[in-house]
Amino acid sequence: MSNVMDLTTLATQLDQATLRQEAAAQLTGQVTLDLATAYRVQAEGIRLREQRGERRVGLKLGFTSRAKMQQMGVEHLIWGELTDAMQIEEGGELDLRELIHPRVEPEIYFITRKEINSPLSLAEAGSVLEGVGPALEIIDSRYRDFRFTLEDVVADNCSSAKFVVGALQSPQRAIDNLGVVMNFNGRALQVGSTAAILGHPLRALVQIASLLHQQERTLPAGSVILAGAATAAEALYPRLHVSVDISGFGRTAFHTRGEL
Ligand code: OOG
Ligand code: MG
Repeated sequence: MSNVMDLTTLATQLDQATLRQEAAAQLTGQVTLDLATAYRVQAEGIRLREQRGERRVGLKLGFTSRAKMQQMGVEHLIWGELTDAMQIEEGGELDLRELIHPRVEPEIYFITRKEINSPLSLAEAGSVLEGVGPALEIIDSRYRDFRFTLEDVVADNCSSAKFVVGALQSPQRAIDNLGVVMNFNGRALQVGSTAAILGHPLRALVQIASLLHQQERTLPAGSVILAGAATAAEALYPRLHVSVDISGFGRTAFHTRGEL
């Protein structure tokens, strides 16, 4: 399972699922897929998006909290790519007709100020940042019933679908233990703490720097990084106002339209 044609065939299945809003079968039910190959399928899927004119804008981490690992049954940190087409405007509208079975989760995001081209310690992590802020990630697994193995979810670009970010704050702000509340139409549905993200959200940056280094890659200044959800995800439905409130720090929101 290593020639380019096979990778393209697998990536195309997931890409078509995205474009047609139709869930697909797990790849691991069709071929033997190791983790390294799964990341190559992911890269091929991003190449297909770039061919359609999408531009890479950053990276996301997944399974950085116990709440998410437990919800999805995957106990391994994963990473995926973000493109410009995934970003929705703050306060904007998410059309559910573009998605399969979307869920939303509260996160912290970073914008980098410098290229990341070497490993970083926790103490160094803040120094590469332009800022930090609250975010909501909309995930939409391309697999039936939102079920997958580690290799499947990696090949599927870690369920990435859309994201919305709030106002950028100074990277000096303390973000290690802030209350996080995610609301649906004003009602708190998920409550947690930023400490749920690897004990400290800045550790997401440490992980990204280490993964980039292992892959001999760099990340340009001005990139977006999603640190991973602080709580479990919630299924979206029409006519919702979704917000995340991070105590004493900031908030962001969007609303949903359309039918599922
Ligand atoms: C995979 C993506 C996980 C997170 O923040 O932990 C993720 C999924 O749950 O479908 O984005
Ligand atoms: Mg996430």
